[in-house]
Amino acid sequence: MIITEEDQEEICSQSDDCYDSDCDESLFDEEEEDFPKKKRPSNRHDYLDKIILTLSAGRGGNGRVAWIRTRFRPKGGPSGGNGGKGGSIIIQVSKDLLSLDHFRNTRIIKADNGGDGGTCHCQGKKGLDKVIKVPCGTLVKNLETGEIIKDLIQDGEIFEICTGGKGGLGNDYFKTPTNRTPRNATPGKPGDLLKVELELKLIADVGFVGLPNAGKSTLLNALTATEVKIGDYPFTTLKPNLSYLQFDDYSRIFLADIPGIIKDAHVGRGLGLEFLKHIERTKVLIFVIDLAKEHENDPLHDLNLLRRELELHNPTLLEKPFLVALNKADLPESEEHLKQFIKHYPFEKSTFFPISALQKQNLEPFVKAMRELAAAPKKQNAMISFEYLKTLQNTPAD
Ligand SMILES: Nc1nc2c(ncn2[C@@H]2O[C@H](COP(=O)(O)OP(=O)(O)OP(=O)(O)O)[C@@H](O)[C@H]2O)c(=O)[nH]1
Ligand SMILES: [Mg+2]
Repeated sequence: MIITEEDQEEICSQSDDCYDSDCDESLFDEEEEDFPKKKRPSNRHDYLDKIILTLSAGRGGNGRVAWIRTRFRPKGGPSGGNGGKGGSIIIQVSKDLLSLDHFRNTRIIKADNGGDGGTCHCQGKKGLDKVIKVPCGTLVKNLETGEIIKDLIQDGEIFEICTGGKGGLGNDYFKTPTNRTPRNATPGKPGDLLKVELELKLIADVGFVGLPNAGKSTLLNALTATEVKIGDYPFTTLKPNLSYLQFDDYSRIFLADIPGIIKDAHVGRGLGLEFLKHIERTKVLIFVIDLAKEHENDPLHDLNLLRRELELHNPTLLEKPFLVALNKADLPESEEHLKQFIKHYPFEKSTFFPISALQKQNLEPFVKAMRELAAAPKKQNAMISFEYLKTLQNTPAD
């Protein structure tokens, strides 16, 4: 870019939007206009596990054209500094977050632009990076291509998703033995602009799966120090709960309680489908069954239904090691149901545990088995007998 003598002054005094014609900025302005400051309705009780964000790294500052003229150096030569680098957008994983709720009112995240180069060879200021925090288990997808950019799992992990633009070069940079008075400078480069989808898939060692009212939350409360809401009606739990069970040696296993699953959850009935993704990453599944519930001629009804829904959502879920917690064993009607269940249960007998989450009965052997499986997730206790698979497929619809 060749700059005339008259242009010099102008360029020196230009602010950082002088090369902005193409421009990221206008995009944001438009957004602002479309959504003026009026209040948008919010539903703060929803659990946010998916969000679309536009990320824009800062532009590099412009290079400067300047000259040194001092008392004893009337022709001191070029002294325009380079522009500073634009700020980047950095994602940081934090175990302290459990949802994407903090992005509820955010659509655009923008890092600072770099400063323009100064006189006397001064480099422009670097734009500040923008650090955004996400919970462990956040999947970052490029919205346009659908490509998975990064799966953020480890606490403390840091990932630069949008890099700030490089600063432009000042005229000092172009000084050569044959060109002592370069009059050109270059503009800063725009930073990366990306539209991403953040999707949270909770990371827990153990996931509780059960029909509504089976006692999943009661079991979570009984095993951990949490106080999740429980109630004698379906869908008491409306969002996943995550907690941990700590042992004497200070080791922990993380437990996830998800809302109840009903028949046809895989096609969106109830709340199931929305939350099934949160058990996709668990090492172990716990099927929580209400043992006191009556099912004529089919003691395995609930277990079959749950397994079928999981299979239809994602067949690999059935390859996970599992245990069956036969809850509400304290109720008198459970006794007969347990006998029937044992008779028909197609898996290893050591994989089910009659318990009472409410009375905290028989939890010890169950926790021991759960801990073992969580420590050795590849253990094959999920082998399905062929006959069982057939019964599963032939289970009549409700
Ligand atoms: N008698 C008895 N009742 C229990 C037991 N476990 C849970 N309950 C009761 O069953 C009801 C449902 O318990 P929740 O823990 O809310 O069940 P949930 O599976 O979390 O239900 P959703 O969140 O609606 O899916 C509550 O009234 C509990 O008190 C148990 O071991 N014995
Ligand atoms: Mg619950």
